Amino acid sequence: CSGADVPQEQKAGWASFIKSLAQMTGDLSSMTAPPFILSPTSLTEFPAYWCEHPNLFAEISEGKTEQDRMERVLRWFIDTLSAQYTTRNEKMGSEKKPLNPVLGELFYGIWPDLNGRGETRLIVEQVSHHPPITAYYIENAKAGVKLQGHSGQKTSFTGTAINVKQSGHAVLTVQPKNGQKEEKYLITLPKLRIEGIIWGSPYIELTDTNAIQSSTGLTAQIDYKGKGYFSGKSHSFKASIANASGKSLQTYEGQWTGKSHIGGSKGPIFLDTTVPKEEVTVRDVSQQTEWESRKLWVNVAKGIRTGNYDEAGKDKTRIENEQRQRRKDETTNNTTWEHLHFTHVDSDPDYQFLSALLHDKLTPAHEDAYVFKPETMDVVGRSA
Ligand code: CLR
Repeated sequence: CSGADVPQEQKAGWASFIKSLAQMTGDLSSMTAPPFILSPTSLTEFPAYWCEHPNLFAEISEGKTEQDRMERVLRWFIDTLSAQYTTRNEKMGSEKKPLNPVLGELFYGIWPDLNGRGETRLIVEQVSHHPPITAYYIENAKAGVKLQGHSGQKTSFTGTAINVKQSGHAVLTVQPKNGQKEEKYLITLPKLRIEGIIWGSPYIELTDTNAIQSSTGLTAQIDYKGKGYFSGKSHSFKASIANASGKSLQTYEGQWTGKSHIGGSKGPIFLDTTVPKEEVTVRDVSQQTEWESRKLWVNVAKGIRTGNYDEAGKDKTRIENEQRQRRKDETTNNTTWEHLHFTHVDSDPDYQFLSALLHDKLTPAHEDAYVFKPETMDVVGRSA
């Protein structure tokens, strides 16, 4: 029966949440949902999913040829998907509603230098609240690999599933170890379908396609299918790397949550995503500034974790009121909120150049971007 996975006392709340989904206009991040579906983690933490296998990220620059490097980019990208889209199911039993970040919220982390691979640093800043937009920068300076991107979502409800169209893009910059010239890779983002809503146990399936366009002219295109299309298995994909004239050079297929192969399904292993992930290392909350995500949300997160929803609700209201006051003060003083780590540009030159090389030019020719300010790499936090 519907709502089978919803705690008895929250069934009515879940039913009314589903009703309100039907009225939603593109942004469900600020909608109130019943406690059982709340996650104690803010969306500003999600960019860490790009790097839970820091070796794959670092090894991109070791590729000997353009095609070898594109294959490494594709391998790292496919490898991030299980972290991005199935972690909450694994850790909390289903997809959950993340905390909706406040403007200026920060999240910092590192993956330590192991076996000489270099230290990887992560800097995240919430650069917009309405609509929510998260900007991120990840760099392994020693390896010569960096990723800059921003992420937003447009959501709609089909009656049984939530469709999520991701906005934003990421640009990966690679300095090849063999001294060949710097390369850029534009990464567009796949669409999501959140299924299992009716039962109260949401999970994500990826749909449609996304692409990786290299400044070398090579393109990787990834197609996603759920159960019953490519192989009868959920979380399936097929990918191909093509040259500038559209000729396919190599294909890949498998599951983005498990194993995938080069060529056909019996070809050599391309990737096994089930090797243990390395979670980002974050400073203890006691050493964080007021703007850092885990410190900012500490009481809300504690309330959600311990089932003390009154405490969670109270502190959430306090945070939201503070934010409202800040926005009011800005209007009164005729000031605007300034980003700490990123500069907003209306048209991203990398996007403009690389998206024009894509064969299927469905994407807009221009997109804005949040450019990381390298001089802020060592700035830790922001005073309250
Ligand atoms: C954010 C960017 C990351 C990948 C990613 C994974 C899960 C997505 C999240 C993004 C955006 C917010 C999201 C979430 C899954 C559920 C959640 C769409 C795209 C929505 C806001 C909450 C839905 C509530 C139901 C679970 C009831 O790189």
